[in-house]
Amino acid sequence: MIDFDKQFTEYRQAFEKVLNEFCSNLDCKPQILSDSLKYSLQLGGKRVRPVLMLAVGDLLGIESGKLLNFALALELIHTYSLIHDDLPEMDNDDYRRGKPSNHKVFGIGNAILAGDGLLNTAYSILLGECFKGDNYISAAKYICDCAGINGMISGQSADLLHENDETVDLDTLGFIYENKTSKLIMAALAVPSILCGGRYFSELKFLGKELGFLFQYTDDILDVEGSFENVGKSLGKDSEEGKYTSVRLYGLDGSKVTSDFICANCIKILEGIDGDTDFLKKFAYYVRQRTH
Ligand code: GRG
Repeated sequence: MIDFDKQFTEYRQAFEKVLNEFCSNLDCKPQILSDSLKYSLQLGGKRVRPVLMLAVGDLLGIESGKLLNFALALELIHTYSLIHDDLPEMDNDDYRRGKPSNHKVFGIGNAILAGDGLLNTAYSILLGECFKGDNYISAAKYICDCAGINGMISGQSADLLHENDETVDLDTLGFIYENKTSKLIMAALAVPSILCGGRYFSELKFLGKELGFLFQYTDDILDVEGSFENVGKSLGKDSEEGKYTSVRLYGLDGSKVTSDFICANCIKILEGIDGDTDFLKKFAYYVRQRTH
């Protein structure tokens, strides 16, 4: 039986080593650019996507050395999306992970540039991986597609479009959550599969979709009953702004029951995969029960 916390910490530390090295080598001119990139990269994220990638690597027998640059690129993309999401013209959040958002510290212009810089650097890292072979090219392209105009960007675009829309239905909400939240998690799970020729690709993609929904549903629940100390960002904003969320659709209890159902679905998908899926099963329960 795996010790979930210990294993999570091991994966996270393996990733943090690469991230810290990346941060120490940042030497941009003007220095404020390096400072704002480092600020958001080292603000204390959970590193969920890198951890998932390394866990699936273990499951499929792909060594971490082959994955860490992909994990780094994905975390840079995730960090850029949070910086831009916090901007006043997007989700307008002054806090992230309990600290002032990037634009509150460095100003809006610098925050836009920090996001742009992280995205560009992620693509440079991914292009560097492409010299290693065809599977690496496919894996890099998969990340780009998940982050792009038929992935996370389209989810964010639909989110903006329907911000004050009373008529949003379940399909639209599903579209927003699948693209805005699930796509980067799908990328994390799919990369190790692509590197070994597509083993369990459909199952892992489906698992990523479901885990993304679980993340998003628990985020909606925490917006109602979480605490700033735990969650580290402004809460109650969804209802204040009349935002259409899973809680608005199903009610708080209904949203919890649906989260349980999604969690059970994650376990079912994992039961169809050979090998030691204990960590990934526990990961699904961790997301369901998360308080931050
Ligand atoms: C601005 C292009 C653009 C996209 C924004 C921010 C975003 C896309 C999506 C996240 C939507 C969201 C609030 C999802 C809820 C759960 C979730 C995945 C939160 C953020 O990710 P974590 O929990 O963050 O991995 P940390 O801080 O741990 O890195």
